Amino acid sequence: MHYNCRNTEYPGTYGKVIRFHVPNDKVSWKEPYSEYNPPTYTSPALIGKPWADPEIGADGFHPENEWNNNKGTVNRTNGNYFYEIDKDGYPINPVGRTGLKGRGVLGRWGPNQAGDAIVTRWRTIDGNIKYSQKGKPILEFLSVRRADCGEWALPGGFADGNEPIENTVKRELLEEAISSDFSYLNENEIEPAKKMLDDFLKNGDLIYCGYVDDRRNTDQAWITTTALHFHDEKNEVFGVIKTEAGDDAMEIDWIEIDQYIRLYANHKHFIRDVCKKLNAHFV
Ligand code: RP5
Repeated sequence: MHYNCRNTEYPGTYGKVIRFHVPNDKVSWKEPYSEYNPPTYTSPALIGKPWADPEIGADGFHPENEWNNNKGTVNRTNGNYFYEIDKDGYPINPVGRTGLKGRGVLGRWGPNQAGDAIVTRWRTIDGNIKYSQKGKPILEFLSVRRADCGEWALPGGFADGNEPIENTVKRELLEEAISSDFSYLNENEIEPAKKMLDDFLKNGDLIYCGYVDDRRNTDQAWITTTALHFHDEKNEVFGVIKTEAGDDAMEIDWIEIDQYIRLYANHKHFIRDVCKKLNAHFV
């Protein structure tokens, strides 16, 4: 089920693009919805951009053999989840109706690959790990406040071309949440600190790979993310490395995790899975 990409105006269109109403019981394509007549919107900003697809049917654009695979120049997989193509050659949102056709502001038809970084450490009080009433240790995670909507989110962003998604995750985390100016360290501390950060970001654990309930999704284009987890068990990395909001993050913070956190898209689900993995407090 998706919620964020239904029954709202399309982001950034100042009320000019309103989605067709889709009640919960009509999200599934299997449910007949004869009245369904969504408008079409593709942002003019996409036209001619090298990172965006041309229109379906345009000369020289033949994605027919690329859907659901990563064999061409663009990764068109949706995690491990298959999506269908309609009779006119358009990919079909695998979760269901969104009330809008076209690509919106998304560059690719079908899946648009993104990566997210989940960086955690234990919440402490006076140097001791904080525990919940049920006796579970409490985590905190590095969160960014998005400049476009003001919501708190995981640091993340779109893949540049067909770059390996581990690189996307690392690049976005560094751009949005970590200071690139190491002058707060002594000269002889800088290289070891950079190496430590680099090593830390080498081995992210895969938490999720698939569809994101993002407010920019449409019936024909959506965001697919790979969320990787990095845990700083003894605060050895972030005890040294300074965090700092950058790029399209307005603010950053270490947010204490519990079931009430409110996050962009369905990022909260990834956080819940990290808590399960580390047997940490969530509910
Ligand atoms: C979300 O949008 C993804 O999970 C990722 O966090 C983000 C990518 O979009 P930008 O942050 O680059 O706008 O769906």
